[in-house]
Amino acid sequence: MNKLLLTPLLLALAIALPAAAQADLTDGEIRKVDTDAKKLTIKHGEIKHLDMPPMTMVFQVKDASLLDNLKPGDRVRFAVEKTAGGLVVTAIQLDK
Ligand SMILES: [Cu+2]
Repeated sequence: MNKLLLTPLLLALAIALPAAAQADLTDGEIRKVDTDAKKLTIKHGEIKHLDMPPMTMVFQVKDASLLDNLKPGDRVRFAVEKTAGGLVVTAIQLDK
């Protein structure tokens, strides 16, 4: 398939995705992992959907299992949602 055909196809695909599925992943670097409190300190890049500039801050995590295999210094990409209880990391992956 040539590029001329592929571009409109990708565009159509992006438009078709529901807004929730696009919940942007944010780049970050792990600073501290607190398994007992289910908290993560992340030096994060801009979080567009939360209108937040880059900073280092503490996040709650949705599930303690999200902390498995994470250590300070790891580069990650993560999803964060605003809840009544504050900001919660709902998904996280190592950025290779
Ligand atoms: Cu922040």
